[in-house]
Amino acid sequence: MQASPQSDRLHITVFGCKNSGKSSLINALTGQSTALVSDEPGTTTEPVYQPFHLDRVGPVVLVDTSGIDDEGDQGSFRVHKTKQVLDETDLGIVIFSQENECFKLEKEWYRELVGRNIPVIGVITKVDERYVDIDPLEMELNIPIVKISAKKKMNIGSLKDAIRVFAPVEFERASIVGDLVKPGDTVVLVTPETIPAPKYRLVASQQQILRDLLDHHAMVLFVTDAELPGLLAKLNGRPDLVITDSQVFDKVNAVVPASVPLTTYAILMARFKGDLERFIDGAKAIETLKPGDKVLLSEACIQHPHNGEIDRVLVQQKLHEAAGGQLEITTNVGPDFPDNVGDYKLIVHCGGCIFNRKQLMMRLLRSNEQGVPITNYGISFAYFHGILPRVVDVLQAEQR
Ligand SMILES: Nc1nc2c(ncn2[C@@H]2O[C@H](COP(=O)(O)OP(=O)(O)OP(=O)(O)O)[C@@H](O)[C@H]2O)c(=O)[nH]1
Ligand SMILES: [Mg+2]
Repeated sequence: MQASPQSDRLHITVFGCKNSGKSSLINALTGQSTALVSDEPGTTTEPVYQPFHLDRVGPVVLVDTSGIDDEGDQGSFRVHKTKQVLDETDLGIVIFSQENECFKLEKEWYRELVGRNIPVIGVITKVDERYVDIDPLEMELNIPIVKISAKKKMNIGSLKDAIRVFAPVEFERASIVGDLVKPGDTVVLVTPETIPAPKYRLVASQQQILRDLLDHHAMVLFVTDAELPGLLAKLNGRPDLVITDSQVFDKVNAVVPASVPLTTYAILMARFKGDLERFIDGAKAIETLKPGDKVLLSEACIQHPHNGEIDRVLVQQKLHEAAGGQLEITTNVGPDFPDNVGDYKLIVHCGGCIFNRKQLMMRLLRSNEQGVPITNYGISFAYFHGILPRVVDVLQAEQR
């Protein structure tokens, strides 16, 4: 099976009260019994991600969650974890048990999903042991309701059909570089001499871009910045595209002829996952910063696998320099993102390689609603080096 990185898969999350049959529903969809099921309420205690290939939809991740009615200190922590999953959900399945207290919560979560423009499918499960008329609920909520029995495998096909129909269309996005290369194009990839990844590995974005280039039948040459001049001298003709790590941009920029399109991994990933135009606009806000202004650095990884620390320190230093004095910089790490970002003059986000597009877009949405410019590390580095116009030119040329 072709493995898609988890972050690129459509995220389908199942929400519902304890014991409502969430884990059983996931097992019924996958035809496996990987999700833990028991008649003890509170079996699933944290989000569980199950990659799966759904026919005619493609690679998805089914996300199992703990009960939305969980209580106590532990319980409210678990509900908080489930709330975080909302940020990465592309399609929500809400189980309507319609039982007393639960029904209120089920409707609350349904409303939260709708409010975030996330398509929702309502499910009534355990219909092998009870009869439920779905018409009133469908009328009240105005969403598709599917009746299933996970235990007896009833109507699972209808649930899959509903997922196919309601899966967000924008999810079928273009590839990372497919619009930039033609079959047979020569593409040079450049990485710093000290490769910022564990031995025998590549950085996630480099690996994804390399694979995408091969899928589009480009001819790829991969070198460190030290070998680049030698490679260019050997090449019979000019490359059609050069993609480099932002950290060695200056060196690369100096040896790649101006007529050759040149861009960075970070810029390509920002275009793929986020909103390049907004990130570029955000970078322009750097020049308006004044000493004492509040800036939020937001990072996805709690533990930096590679060179994240270096990126953070560098970006802070450059921001202070740009402002001409000390800024008040706060760093926010992990899946939590502040609700209120209105006090910040600028948000600088990491590349977000472990986030899916939805998670990153939610942050863009929040900063946009509160009128705060947002950019990312890769794009601000390009800005600091004064090379932003060159590295985005190739992408904007494609759009013209
Ligand atoms: N009769 C019947 N029982 C079901 C069905 N689906 C789940 N159950 C039972 O309901 C109980 C809870 O199922 P789970 O799938 O563990 O429910 P859950 O929502 O994941 O529960 P927590 O993880 O504890 O929140 C188990 O005893 C299941 O066997 C169904 O379609 N029909
Ligand atoms: Mg469960």
